[in-house]
Amino acid sequence: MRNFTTVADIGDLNDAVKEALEVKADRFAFQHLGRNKTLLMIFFNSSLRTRLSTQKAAMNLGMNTIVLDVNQGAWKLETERGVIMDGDRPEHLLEAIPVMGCYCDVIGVRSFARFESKADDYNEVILNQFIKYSGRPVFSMEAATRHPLQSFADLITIEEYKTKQRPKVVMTWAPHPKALPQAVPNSFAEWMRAADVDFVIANPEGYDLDPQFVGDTKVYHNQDEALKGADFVYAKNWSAFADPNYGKVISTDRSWTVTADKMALTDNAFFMHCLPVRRNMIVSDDVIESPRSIVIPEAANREISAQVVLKRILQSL
Ligand code: AN0
Ligand code: CP
Repeated sequence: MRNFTTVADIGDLNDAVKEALEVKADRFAFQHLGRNKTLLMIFFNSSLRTRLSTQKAAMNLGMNTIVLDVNQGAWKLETERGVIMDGDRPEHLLEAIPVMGCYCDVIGVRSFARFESKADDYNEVILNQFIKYSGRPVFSMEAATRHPLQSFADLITIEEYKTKQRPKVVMTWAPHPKALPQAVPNSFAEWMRAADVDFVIANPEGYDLDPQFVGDTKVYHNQDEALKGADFVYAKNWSAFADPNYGKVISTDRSWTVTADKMALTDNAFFMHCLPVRRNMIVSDDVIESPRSIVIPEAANREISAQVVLKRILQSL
């Protein structure tokens, strides 16, 4: 595997989960693979889990790691070609990317949707420039439209906790005060559609995701209906996708907060969230603290998903 940006890059999901469980059982077995290899992690946005878990995964594989927060200490980057650079951005991405490529063997990039142009976001303009100009394998640490390391960790977690061959997985929108990207829900939908689960989505009207990610998944605008019989409840906020509200908050309806009453509608479901989560907006304290909440093991599996991806990239160098 050279680049990792979507579910398609990982190939067969059963093989990927099997490999993940092997890595998890013996995470230092491939230390030789990363010897004298350097991972460069580029962050255009904040991170707790991705930063720590990916670095840990790289260390498990014997790699060296360099982390760069582009907005703290590096030159401010112009990203638009053709701009007369007489403003406050001294360096262009078109030089910065190949320069970064000189100092490493693999590059991870975090670059969220900017909500300035839907076309730029959905064409993954930043991530694709790294793929095109770095000369290195590139993996997404959450880009504009997808967060595949998260979705892979989510899938591993569901495989570990499921008690039915084909569990019902409900992804529900929940309220949040600020506009968040669609990357996590897009990506989760993409992975769940490829996995052997009964997947449905619940969101208020006006919050339907891009049809290319929804596919033929059933979308409920009534959360209670969707939650009936759920084995996993995957909560997430996202901003509106449809024009003219792209990237906007159009509702903070707290009747969509995942509370104990909501969880009572399910088949004793596990609660999942990628984190960070705003308590008592997305989910009540009692639900996230309950024994059915698996948000911490879910976060722990980020190390495993990152390690499988890095391992496969290293094996292809
Ligand atoms: C980001 C998002 O919703 O995409 C990162 C989640 C992993 N969340 C926030 O910015 C709060
Ligand atoms: N879930 C996730 O990607 O968390 P961070 O934004 O903290 O990396």
